[in-house]
Amino acid sequence: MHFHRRPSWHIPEREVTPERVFLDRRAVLAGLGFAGVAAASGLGVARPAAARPAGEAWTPAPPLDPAYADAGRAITPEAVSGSYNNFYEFGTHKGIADAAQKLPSDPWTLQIEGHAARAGEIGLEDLLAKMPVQERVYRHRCVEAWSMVVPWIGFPLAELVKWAEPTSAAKYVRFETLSDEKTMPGIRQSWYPWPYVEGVTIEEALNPLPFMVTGAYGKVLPKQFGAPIRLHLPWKYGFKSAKSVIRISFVEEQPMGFWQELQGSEYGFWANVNPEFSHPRWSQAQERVLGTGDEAPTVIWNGYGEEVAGLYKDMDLSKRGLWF
Ligand SMILES: Nc1nc2c(c(=O)[nH]1)N[C@H]1C(S)=C(S)[C@@H](COP(=O)(O)O)O[C@H]1N2
Ligand SMILES: [Mo]
Repeated sequence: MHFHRRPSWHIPEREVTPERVFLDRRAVLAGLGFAGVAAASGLGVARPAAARPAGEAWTPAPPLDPAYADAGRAITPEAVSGSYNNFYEFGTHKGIADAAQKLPSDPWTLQIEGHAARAGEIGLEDLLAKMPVQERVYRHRCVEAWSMVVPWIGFPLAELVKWAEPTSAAKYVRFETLSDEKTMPGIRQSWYPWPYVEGVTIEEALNPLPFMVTGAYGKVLPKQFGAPIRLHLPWKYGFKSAKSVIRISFVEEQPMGFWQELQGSEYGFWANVNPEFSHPRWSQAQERVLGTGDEAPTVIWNGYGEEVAGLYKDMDLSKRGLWF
């Protein structure tokens, strides 16, 4: 049994308390019929008591998974990772954090579709109540050759898959991002194949590593990271980790991803990290570690081979297609 010190990004209890008081007060107001009063007086309707506004402290703090407490590298400061984002729905540059604050992330409903006994609609709060919410520190490697380390909050995708009870017809899991023309200016760039879609095999989805992320740095997921729920696949290039997921489908056919559809000669379905297979336009041997100015050698499977290499044991590792 390992014991870990509370990591530094955890918010001290004394700073969390006012938020707790606020949440309690909100619950009390809802109980008193505040929503009705507010609507009648034209003040707007109160939020459901269960809502989690992006960026607020995640309370109570979830347990830190001892297997993923330390990513072997320093955690990227939130000021860095939270202001250098890829989220094309809000723009093609890295500075989309302000624009992303318009994302309507709360409340949120997920559609579960396809070959699964539990196909249907579920509210994020209802889903979270069924899932083992925990914290994991993961490395992230973007195909553009930069990397970061983030303490995520979330639950294993495998738990969601098991809960959904897919049938044997389900060979792949497809993820679809919200496409909201009102709040996402990037959607108007009609040459991109919206909505943003990604997918994994059902075997990959059942591996313990894929994480459904709902928080970061001790907080409800800030919007620019893909609030309120995004995927994180730490052994694959970052573009596989779809943000702001609204639809999870259990399908027979291999899903066509956003980047694969846009530029199939450069991006494919597998996109497993491997320093030896270059992108057609740049090397993948090294990575720029965000926030440090350091270059570091890239590691096959982004260093998660112990967990995931077995998934590909029957595949030809010399084929470029497994890596791009
Ligand atoms: N919906 C959506 N998901 C997305 C993207 C995007 O543009 N839209 N970009 C991807 C890419 S290329 C990367 S590297 C990561 C970036 O995640 P971050 O902004 O939290 O670092 O999100 C991925 N998920
Ligand atoms: Mo990326």
